[in-house]
Amino acid sequence: MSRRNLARGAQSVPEKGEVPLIVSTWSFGQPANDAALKVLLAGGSILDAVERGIWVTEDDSGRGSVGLGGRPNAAGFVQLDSCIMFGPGHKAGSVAALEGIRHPISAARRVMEKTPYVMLAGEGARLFALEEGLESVRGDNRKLYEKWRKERVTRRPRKAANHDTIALLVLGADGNMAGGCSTSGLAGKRPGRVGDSPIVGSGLYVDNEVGAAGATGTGENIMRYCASFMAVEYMRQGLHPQAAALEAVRRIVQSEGQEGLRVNVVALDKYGRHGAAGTVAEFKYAVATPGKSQVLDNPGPV
Ligand code: SD4
Repeated sequence: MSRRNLARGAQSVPEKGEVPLIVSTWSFGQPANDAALKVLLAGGSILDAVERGIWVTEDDSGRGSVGLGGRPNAAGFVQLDSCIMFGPGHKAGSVAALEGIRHPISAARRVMEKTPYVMLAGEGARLFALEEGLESVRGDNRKLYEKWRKERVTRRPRKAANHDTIALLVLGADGNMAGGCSTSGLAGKRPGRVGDSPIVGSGLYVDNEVGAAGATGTGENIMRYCASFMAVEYMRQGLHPQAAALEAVRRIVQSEGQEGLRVNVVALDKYGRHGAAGTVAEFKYAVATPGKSQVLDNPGPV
């Protein structure tokens, strides 16, 4: 998109779409969206919606890359990354390389709400989560670990199987926004490796005045560009979320090259418009309003 088009987009004020509205990454975002919507329709807050929605994915061991059912690191342990943002007051909380806690999104929320910090990592994060009474579960997943090791020796693991992250964005009926992100990150990662998902502005960004964005893919390619922040800033300049997501991914492609690049972004603005873009053709995103819950295709691989 040219600079002229960027400027032109900034002039019109779009009509508001249906709210509440929830947008999340991948088709497995749909049951998470539905759970989040249920919370909102029952009078729950947008933060409750983010948290409970993401619980669904964190509990679904079939996902393979979110929650304790996720793929273990090179030492055989699942290390989880998560963050949450609340538009009003521009608040954020996050946890990284967290082991043995069933719901990292809840730990991130507690960091935001109960500490003066934004981010806790590793054993400190785990101890904090335990202090907060969050449920702990054994963090190793021997079965998946052995399977992954075998796959690594015998053949290249399916690319898509290596990654999956839920980033879930909520626009409440009152116009406020919140978002969350949760992942076990790269399969077989070095212990202590932290991806984009718990990094504010990389895996997730929410600006209550503008919109929200979330990312999934190879964290190293996402975090060096602050992909979610970039998408929100494009929306601030007047771009539709679809164009904003596309521009953010394009910028990364321009400098990283297309070959093997896995970067996907979802975006939602305060008017209730949404969009997504990604380098992965099979990338999908899920959208839910009281009237409709659907899974949409990557509108056009970059
Ligand atoms: C990471 N971005 O840890 C995460 C993984 C991911 O789809 O999103 N996979 O790099």
